[in-house]
Amino acid sequence: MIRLHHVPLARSFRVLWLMEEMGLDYELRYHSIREGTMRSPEFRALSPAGRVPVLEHHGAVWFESGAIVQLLCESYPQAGLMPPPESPERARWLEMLHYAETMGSILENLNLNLVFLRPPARPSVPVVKLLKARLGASLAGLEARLEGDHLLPTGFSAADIMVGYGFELARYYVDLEDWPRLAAYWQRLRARPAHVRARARDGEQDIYARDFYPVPEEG
Ligand SMILES: N[C@@H](CCC(=O)N[C@@H](CS)C(=O)NCC(=O)O)C(=O)O
Repeated sequence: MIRLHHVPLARSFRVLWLMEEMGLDYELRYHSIREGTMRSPEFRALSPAGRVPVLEHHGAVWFESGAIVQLLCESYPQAGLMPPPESPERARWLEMLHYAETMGSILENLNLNLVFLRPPARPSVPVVKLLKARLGASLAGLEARLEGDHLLPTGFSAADIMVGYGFELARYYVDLEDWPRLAAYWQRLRARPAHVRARARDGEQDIYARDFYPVPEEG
């Protein structure tokens, strides 16, 4: 039995997409950040910080999206989404798997400032400007490391899944067309049949109410 604890458009999308790429049979347990369904003691027993993703995998319970992605790649090596340990691409694969969370932490802070803060709390304009600049720098660094069509010269891998999820959020804060090679890469990822299937199972997101969040007005 494989069960993914999932919030639409959250980091659990990485695991959902990976399982679609692998052709696994799994069930989804939907949660909502706004409704607080992850604060229950039952869920905290699965996830120490009460966060998604959590994957129940044949009796084991795994949390942290990067760890789950690596564990699935190791459990299903025939899917070919991870270079073997002796491969010269291994280091780049691992770097990119974790670079995804460099982007993820910036995006999470933008979400906190611009989406989740409730009045009378107000986002900090200097902090939002800094976060957008940091997001831009992380995207520029990523674009510089694109190897042809994907992150590894040998083609699509789970590193593209970890990083590629970030574009689904980054687009609310920056114009990805500012990095044309990244924008084309994102569209390539979205055109993958497994990505299309994952989006169909993702569910209705209740995080973003607008299409774009600019730096707020001062004052
Ligand atoms: N580093 C963790 C981060 C997990 C995380 O923060 N997940 C968010 C959704 S993207 C969450 O569950 N947030 C719950 C909350 O904010 O209450 C991972 O990659 O799995």
